[in-house]
Amino acid sequence: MQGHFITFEGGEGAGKSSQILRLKSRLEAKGIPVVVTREPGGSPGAEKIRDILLSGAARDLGPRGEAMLFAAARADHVDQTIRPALAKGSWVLCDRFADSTRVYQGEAGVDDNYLQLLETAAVAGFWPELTILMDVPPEIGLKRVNDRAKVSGNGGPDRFETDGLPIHQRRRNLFLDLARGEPDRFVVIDGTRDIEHVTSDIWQAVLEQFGTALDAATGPAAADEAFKHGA
Ligand code: Z5A
Repeated sequence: MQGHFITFEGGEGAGKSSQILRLKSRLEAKGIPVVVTREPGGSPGAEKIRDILLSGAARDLGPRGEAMLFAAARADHVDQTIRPALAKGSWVLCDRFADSTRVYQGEAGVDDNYLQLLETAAVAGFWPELTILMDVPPEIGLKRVNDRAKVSGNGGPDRFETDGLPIHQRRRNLFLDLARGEPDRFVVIDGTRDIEHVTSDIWQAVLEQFGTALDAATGPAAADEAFKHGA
């Protein structure tokens, strides 16, 4: 059995993590092995780099230095986690990937040639087959993140959440530009809809991209019926 690689992108609070877990359940209900992972992070070495980046400890390196750390983390993540999982036949659902560097570090002023060099070094042409862009106005995404923090009582905002609204708006536009530039890889999902509708929109996108592979997994009707009944 062959694995497949799907990434989720978008701004803070767009709903990526929530939807990844829902897609995982749905695929597993079809008997498909799933590995959920994230960036920065996703391998022991890359998780250490994540702590440095999100704490703001690398801020003094400037956007170019931070971009190098994201690339170093990604190279390790691809080698240690993603490629081995795909080789075993798992579907890999990844919360952010190289598009986030294009957007976040691109918006911060790192020039395209430099980002391109890092991208080549980190992923060497290894790209997801499908990228789900969860599109949400930043006012909504940030409110969700703030509300979640109040409920959980977990810490303050991270290094990238503290940026001002205009920066978040530019990131949103950059993500949408990337999606327009690669319509075969990206599907843009309206993340403002209620959670069930978003889940259903994503499932449609997955069916369109991987219908045959999904049918081969267990047979379509039986597994979908089982999922509806909470199996
Ligand atoms: N970064 C970078 O600069 N360069 C890079 O190359 C990479 C990353 C890879 C990682 O953050 C940071 O690193 C990120 C970019 C930068 N910037 N920030 N911050 P992270 O991994 O810690 O966080 P995140 O990726 O932004 O995730 P998030 O803030 O947790 O958002 P999310 O995963 O998209 O959302 P969620 O956790 O699924 O949902 C958030 C809340 O909204 C939660 O309470 C849900 O219950 C609720 N929610 C979800 N969907 C809905 C709907 N449809 N309606 C209502 N409420 C909803």
